[in-house]
Amino acid sequence: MPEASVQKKKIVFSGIQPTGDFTLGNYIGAVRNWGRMQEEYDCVYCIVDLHALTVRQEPKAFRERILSSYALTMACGIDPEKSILFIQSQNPHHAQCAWVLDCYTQFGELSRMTQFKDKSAQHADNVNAGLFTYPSLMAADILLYQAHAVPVGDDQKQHVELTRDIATRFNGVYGQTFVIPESIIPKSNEGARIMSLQDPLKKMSKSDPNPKAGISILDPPDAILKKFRSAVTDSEARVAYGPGKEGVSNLMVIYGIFTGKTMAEIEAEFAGKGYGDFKTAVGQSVADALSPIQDTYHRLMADRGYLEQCYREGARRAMAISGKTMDKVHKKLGLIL
Ligand code: ATP
Ligand code: LTN
Repeated sequence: MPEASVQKKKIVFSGIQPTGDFTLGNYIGAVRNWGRMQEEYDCVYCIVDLHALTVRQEPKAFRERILSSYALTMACGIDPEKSILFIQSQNPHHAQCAWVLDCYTQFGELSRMTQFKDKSAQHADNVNAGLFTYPSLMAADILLYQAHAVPVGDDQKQHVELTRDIATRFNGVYGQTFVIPESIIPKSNEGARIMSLQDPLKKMSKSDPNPKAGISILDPPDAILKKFRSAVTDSEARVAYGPGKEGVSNLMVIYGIFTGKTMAEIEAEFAGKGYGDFKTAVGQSVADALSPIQDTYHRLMADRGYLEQCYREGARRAMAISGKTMDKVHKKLGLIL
């Protein structure tokens, strides 16, 4: 057998919070790419419910949200037989490893995280310790699986950088323990950061209180078209990509993703036409792309037994890998196994 074919595949890890129905930003920046990596890599994907606890959740709705996020991830193309797809809290190694990593993460490092600064401003009444140490739990997620690559949107780059720093620090003290991971982020014209439809300088986010700001991947076609028609652009009536035209550029990126067209091709297609035609075309391309995902999602949600079978098996497979790392970490630290 040729050498290359016996070589092990590299490992990918990524996670998403069950804080709401996924947005078009989550899909384009992250989950869509997860599906596309399943052949080339051994992939481990996770619904990070413990991370979502940094914001107060209503238990009944939260339980349902965790399940629906699991089903949505599958509907976006993650095959639970090809990849490991599990729920973070069902594997106790994550919280266990996070504690250890907390002790190798500096206060100053955590204070510099922009997500911490943003979220503490958004939830000024609940700036809890979990919000602060969120990045070391994320580092645990990644490092437990010895992941080489972490496909995320642009906003998570800083957290992956910190993960690398923590792992390098730990390896420096105890010898080779963790693989140092790299983030995989789409190019800016391929959806690294999809912007809010109402404020093109702000990222589209699941927890944005303005429903017109984001497209949920479960939005029906008429709602999608309506939101795109009311998307904030500029007064120039010129479909062009570049600085100063953030609103239009954002719509062009989205259209490019779903039609395979380049920015130049899109500019040519809409040359001399107003924004009305353009916005309708973008909305239609999104509605068409999301329709099969929505069908699969509703089918999965109607079969709770199958979902449960998938997430239990996912947790079992995840634990078999993370347990080995946990043992290694404890041994290196001098803890008694
Ligand atoms: P929340 O609003 O609750 O903070 P979120 O929408 O920011 O949630 P996360 O669960 O934090 O979503 O992120 C899941 C993945 O989606 C991450 O890889 C993140 O980088 C990516 N992502 C989130 N928003 C966008 C966006 N607007 N454009 C591109 N990628 C995004
Ligand atoms: N912090 C991420 C979610 C997340 C994650 C991870 C992403 C938690 N653990 C591990 C990649 C790898 C976010 O999107 N806010």
